[in-house]
Amino acid sequence: MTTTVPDDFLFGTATASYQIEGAVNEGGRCPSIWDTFSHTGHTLNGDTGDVACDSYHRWREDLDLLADLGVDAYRFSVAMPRIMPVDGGKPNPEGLDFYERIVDGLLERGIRPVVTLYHWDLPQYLGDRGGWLNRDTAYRVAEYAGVVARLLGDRVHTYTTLNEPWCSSYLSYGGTEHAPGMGEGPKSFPAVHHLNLAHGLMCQAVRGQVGDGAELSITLNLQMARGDADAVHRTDLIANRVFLDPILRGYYPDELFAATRDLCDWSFIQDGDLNVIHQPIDVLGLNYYSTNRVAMSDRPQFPQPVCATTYPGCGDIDWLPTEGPHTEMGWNIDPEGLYDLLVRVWDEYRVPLAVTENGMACPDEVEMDDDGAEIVHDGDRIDYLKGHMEAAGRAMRCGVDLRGYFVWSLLDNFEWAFGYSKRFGIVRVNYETLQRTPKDSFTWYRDVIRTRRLV
Ligand code: GCO
Repeated sequence: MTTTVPDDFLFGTATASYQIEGAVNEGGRCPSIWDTFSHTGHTLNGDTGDVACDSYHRWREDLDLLADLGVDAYRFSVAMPRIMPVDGGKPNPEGLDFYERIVDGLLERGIRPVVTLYHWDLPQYLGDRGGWLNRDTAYRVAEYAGVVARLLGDRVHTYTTLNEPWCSSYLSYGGTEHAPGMGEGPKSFPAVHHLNLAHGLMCQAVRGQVGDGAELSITLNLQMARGDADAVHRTDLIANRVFLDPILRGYYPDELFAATRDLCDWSFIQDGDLNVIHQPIDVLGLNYYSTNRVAMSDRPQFPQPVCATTYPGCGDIDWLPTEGPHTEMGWNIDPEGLYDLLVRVWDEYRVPLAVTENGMACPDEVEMDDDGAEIVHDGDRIDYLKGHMEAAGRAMRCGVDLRGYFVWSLLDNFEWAFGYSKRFGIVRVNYETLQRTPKDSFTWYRDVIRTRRLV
């Protein structure tokens, strides 16, 4: 069954600055923690974002692709290293101009800008002072958010404070997968709190500039676990409610303190922090790809890439192999998980939702047409998107207030620790020529958008 969406529903695609821009030494940009991380052997094949899709230079072409696709909105991120390249210095006009051109270029094409203010590229100078372990980072990032909002104002449809704080805390300071790759398990809890604090401060800074002229949001990648109830409950507490409850309800659950008693005293929470964190937001963004399977265990094996350090406080939980089929990332395909997630968050928190990322890495095969041009028949990606849009539509029919759906990603791009080995784009990027080629999924999505139906 298909679901017709309201006129103001946003069909879109998403990208992030470090994954697409390249030009890392241009426009007055300073290095970020991801430049350092990728240049010091932490990514597959030593890949870096130095060139990426070169969108810094090819942004007009990318915006034309979006116009051709017919999206209502484009979710992209602003790089703090371009805006605040000097520690304690003034905003960089070249960086501001770059994003202003993108926003105006989108508006000229009738596309609403959805701006993520922080998608992981923290300036290295803040990384050098402890990054998200240092409370001061939250204030510096909020100051930067105010600078961006002052410039772009209500030309932006939605400001998203943070993308996936789970990744910028647990995966970065608990685990070793993301920059700075500290790998110290429970030492990531202060990063969790400082990211929550940054969200609240950023909301205040943006509202202070734009009032009600733009929507405010945050994007979370909630971990959808299936399996034995106690294990599901605990992983939900550590990975999800640690963000949802302070942001949307103004408190950390007592259970969280009980479950982590031996690991952390949470003394970094200061008086008044929770009031700052608990700001009204207009929409909650959710990124969804797959589900996990967990069980309580005396001898956890952690057979999956999820390791103990990434889930501090879950040392007695095992991550079990998931049922197939799996994507090229090894993630299981479970559209029902998206339905469950949307219904659960709506039922419990009653906040309008948007799917801000959903998509699939495929081993795309490149063929040549009669004129020697590249073509990609990515039927698997179309099936994936279809299944998930259907699930999202079903959630809407069950009463979930869903405001938008964004495909990850417009372009093949730098997939963090996996470098260029994984392709999520509905547009192929040839990394030698940087040529863009819409895949079959692009044409398919264009048709979906035209019908204004969730398949
Ligand atoms: C994330 C990020 C994206 C990723 C995408 C695929 O969710 O990790 O927002 O930057 O590239 O999710 O892994």
